[in-house]
Amino acid sequence: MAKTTDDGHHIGLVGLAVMGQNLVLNMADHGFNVAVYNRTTSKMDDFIAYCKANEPSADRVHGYADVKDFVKSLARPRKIIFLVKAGAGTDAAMNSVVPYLDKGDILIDGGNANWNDTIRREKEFKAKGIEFIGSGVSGGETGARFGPSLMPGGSKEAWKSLRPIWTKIAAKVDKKTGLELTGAEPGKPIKGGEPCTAHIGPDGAGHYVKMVHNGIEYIDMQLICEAYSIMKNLLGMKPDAMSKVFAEWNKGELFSFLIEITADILQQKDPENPRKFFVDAVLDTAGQKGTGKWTSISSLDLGIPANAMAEAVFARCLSALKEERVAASTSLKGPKAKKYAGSKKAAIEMIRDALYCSKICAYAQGFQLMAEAQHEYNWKLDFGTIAKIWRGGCIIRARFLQKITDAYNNDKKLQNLMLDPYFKKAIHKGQANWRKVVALTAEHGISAPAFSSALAYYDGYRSAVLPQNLLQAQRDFFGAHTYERVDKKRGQFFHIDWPEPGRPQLKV
Ligand code: 2AM
Repeated sequence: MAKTTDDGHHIGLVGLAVMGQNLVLNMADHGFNVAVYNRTTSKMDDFIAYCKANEPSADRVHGYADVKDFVKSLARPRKIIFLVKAGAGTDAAMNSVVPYLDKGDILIDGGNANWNDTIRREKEFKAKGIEFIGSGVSGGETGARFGPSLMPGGSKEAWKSLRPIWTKIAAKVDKKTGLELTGAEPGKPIKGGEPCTAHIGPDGAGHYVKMVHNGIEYIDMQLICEAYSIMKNLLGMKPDAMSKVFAEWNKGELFSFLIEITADILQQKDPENPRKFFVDAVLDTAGQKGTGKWTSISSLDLGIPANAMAEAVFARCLSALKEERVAASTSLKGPKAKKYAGSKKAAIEMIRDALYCSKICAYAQGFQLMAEAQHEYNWKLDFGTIAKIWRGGCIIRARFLQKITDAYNNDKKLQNLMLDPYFKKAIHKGQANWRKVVALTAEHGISAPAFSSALAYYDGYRSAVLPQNLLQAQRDFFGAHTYERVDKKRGQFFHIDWPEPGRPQLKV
């Protein structure tokens, strides 16, 4: 069996579902010898047989039916990647290799683990002398095969060992344009370019940042869906016409993977009825696996107003109430708004502006959340680098991310993305249209929670005075929760001895 180093294969991988298989092939294509192991041996055998029949780099993939043989086949310090079901599956798979490890070996969790689990595992393995890296892997199956965005968290030492492999297999972006280099094929990976990976920070930092990536992905998708819904319900546009609009938008500042696939999806005909559009055949109930929910829970825990991101999760929840909605549609009345009489072209431009402004707010929320999390968990996150490694490989890849990198490079202490001159200007330019779109959706009874909550965030964030003076007074009234005064230094708390409701007001 070919071994590339004196004492064993470069790396091992446990968990041969599609993501695992594709990551193995990506590593093999880059010249690494990879040992593979799967709990169900027949799946491993099938994979090896598939590689032999189809893959140019098959001779670099080595299957092991026995977990001890698998571990012992690896060069030291051993590096083992796990792509198994998050939660108990990950613990079980990791525990199965532990008896055969030596001090300094490195376990890498490439699944969508909750960052709290990653923090716990890192601590537990450290106590055993084993290094642990929790690495976000984004880009779906194609990303794993030809270049994902990789977000590793763990010790710097462990990262040093993993870095040569991670930088080779990650997606690459063009140094000048900041856009992803595409065109990789089996056996012919991309050469050159900047790799979409960097050390994110210790313990759970990588998985946290991957989670926020997914939270942003939720809102990015929801915003696109709202743009689609407004074109459909307000302007009466058909999918092929909307496809052209998205394709056009994709030529400008909205250029992104998600806009691109939306244009493709909207022109797709239904395989079961080729005279109709596919999108109209898909049931309007969204699934979710939990990373969007985790992002929102974390924002609530940390007190960060990531309302648009939460709206994206709730929008999926609302969509899942299909039967209830169908029933309510015949009993709950909406407005009797007249048909939209304005220019369709102008309306499309308005929707584009609403989408772009909302997107800026949503990303601002995601980055604010990470900024707070780093204090909570003692990380030092580099936001310019995070945006940089999201430019290629991952689902939210977009031209926009280069602008975020630029914003943080220009001002490392940038408090909120909306305050960066480029983004500020973009919002100032688009806000009139954004407001019109939100008003039109309200007037016509079209649900657009992400557009409107992003606008509420923008208006709230730029308000020197909010109505929470009244709220604090209410809290002081019923619960003696105290209040601060506008005319006193912060940190001094006051209380009024309120009368019972219905009794005369206090005399002061
Ligand atoms: P399997 O093929 O034996 O089911 C995705 O589900 C991957 O995670 C699969 O490779 C699966 O192995 C693996 N997996 C799930 N639970 C596991 C466990 N408890 N121990 C080891 N591997 C597990």
